[in-house]
Amino acid sequence: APGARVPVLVVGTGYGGSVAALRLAQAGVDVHMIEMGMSWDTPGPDGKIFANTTKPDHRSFWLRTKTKQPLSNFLGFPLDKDIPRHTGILDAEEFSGITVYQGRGVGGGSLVNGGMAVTPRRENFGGVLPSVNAAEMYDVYYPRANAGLGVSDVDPAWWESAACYQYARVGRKHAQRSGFPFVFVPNVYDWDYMKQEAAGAVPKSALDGEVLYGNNYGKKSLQKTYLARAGATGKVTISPLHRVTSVAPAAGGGYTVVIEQINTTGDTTATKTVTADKVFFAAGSVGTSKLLTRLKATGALPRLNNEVGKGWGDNGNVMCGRANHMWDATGKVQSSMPTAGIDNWAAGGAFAEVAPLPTGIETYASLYLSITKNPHRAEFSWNAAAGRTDLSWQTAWKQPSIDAARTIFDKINAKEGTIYRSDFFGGSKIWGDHLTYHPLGGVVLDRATDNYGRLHGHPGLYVIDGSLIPGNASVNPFVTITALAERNIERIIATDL
Ligand code: FAE
Repeated sequence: APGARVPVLVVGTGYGGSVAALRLAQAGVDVHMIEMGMSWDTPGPDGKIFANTTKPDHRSFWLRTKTKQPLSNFLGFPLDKDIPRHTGILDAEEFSGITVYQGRGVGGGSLVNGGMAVTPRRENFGGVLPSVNAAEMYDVYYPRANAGLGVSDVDPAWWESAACYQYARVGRKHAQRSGFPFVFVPNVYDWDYMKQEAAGAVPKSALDGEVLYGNNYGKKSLQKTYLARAGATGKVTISPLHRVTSVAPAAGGGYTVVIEQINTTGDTTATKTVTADKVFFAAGSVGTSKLLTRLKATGALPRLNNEVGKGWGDNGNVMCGRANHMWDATGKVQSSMPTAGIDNWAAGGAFAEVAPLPTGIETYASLYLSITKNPHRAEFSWNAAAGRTDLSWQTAWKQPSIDAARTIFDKINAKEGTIYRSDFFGGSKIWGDHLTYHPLGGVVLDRATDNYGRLHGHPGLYVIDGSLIPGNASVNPFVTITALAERNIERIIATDL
């Protein structure tokens, strides 16, 4: 209710927010979660909750009138099309030098991502989160996160013969012929469900190419894991289509939180004020960084330190495709859930996910999303004149990522006698260097916060999402975001409640 006082308010319902909500509720605390996106629990006119990747409709994009697909072109044809403006599930948020893709809705990025659930190699962890005790993470918090997320490995025998992983087997052959380690990675998809999809026994989801705009059946998003358990405690409420716009110290202690309710075309329909004893920022790397940068600059939270808004990176994301020979068909039906990558991190600074290209036709293409050791870090700043928060990332800063990815793909192309595809990103661009799926940092652990996510300067404010990780996770990030949240919330519950 407006004007109410709550013990804990959580901004955002992605990985960090869901971990915080579950563990606080289990400790007996009432938790209110605020989520700007929709609840994604009601079927649309076609009987399905989520739109198909090949048929984006009003459900697909966050408040856009035209789609902005990561692969903008195919065989020379532009793919983007007009759609009605709606609070859809995938936000392609544009800054001057980069487009940042993010999930919008109850479950955050878990609604739209590929489900790749990767724990970094232990020898790389010191470069990911230098202030965190690695032994504790690998003994306690990574296992806890993997269990909570429902992570498991694909059945290798099934994988070897499944038509939907032909593309991944071609990826393995090419990696190994060039001497690169090919590593399987776990996923949160229900593999038994996928086997039944392949057998034609159940409605298809991964095998119908569903991923970017949500997954109707087999993927264990947060709605099915952490948030389901949080809901079962009876102590967690979620307000979808509500956006937090301000947090400031309240006269009688705690924080005054201003929340705008929006409708499905994005207009504000009500403004509400709540007082919270504690606020957890879990709006994602971009959401949390933007909010805190503005609140510091405008004087709402004046005692935040100068690290707020700094240390943002793109996890070194860069995409590319290769054109295969006719004898290396990648398959008409490709599972949208990736299972493997090419690991050249130690030698070349790149870990390349063998990605699906689920077009429904044979493309003879291999697609890769590389995670690379990119040293550049950008900064958020409040642009008072324009009334928005800017990000200093420059497109040219992707060059180290391209160079790292080329340590893998130049070699494979030379060995196979193949070339890069130049028809996916418009013009004759080979590199998808305009985007990231993995925003990280902006409110870095042990700099803008203490070593457990407590914001400096304002007791009772916490950050518990990807903005704590300083720009690179060496692999896909959500397992690390979840494990760090498990570590931090355990400490906060033990000492701050
Ligand atoms: P996140 O999940 O983004 O949740 C933040 C939530 O806060 C969102 O629901 C927002 O709508 C909400 N929010 C923001 N601002 C406000 C506000 N002012 N008021 C109220 N609510 C707000 O944050 N990672 C992997 O590890 N494996 C993958 O296979 C993978 N594939 C990906 C594929 C795609 C297409 C994308 C976009 C991402 C992928 N990721 C993957 C990245 C992963 O989803 C991302 O790192 C996490 O979702 C980030 O988790 P956070 O908890 O930081």
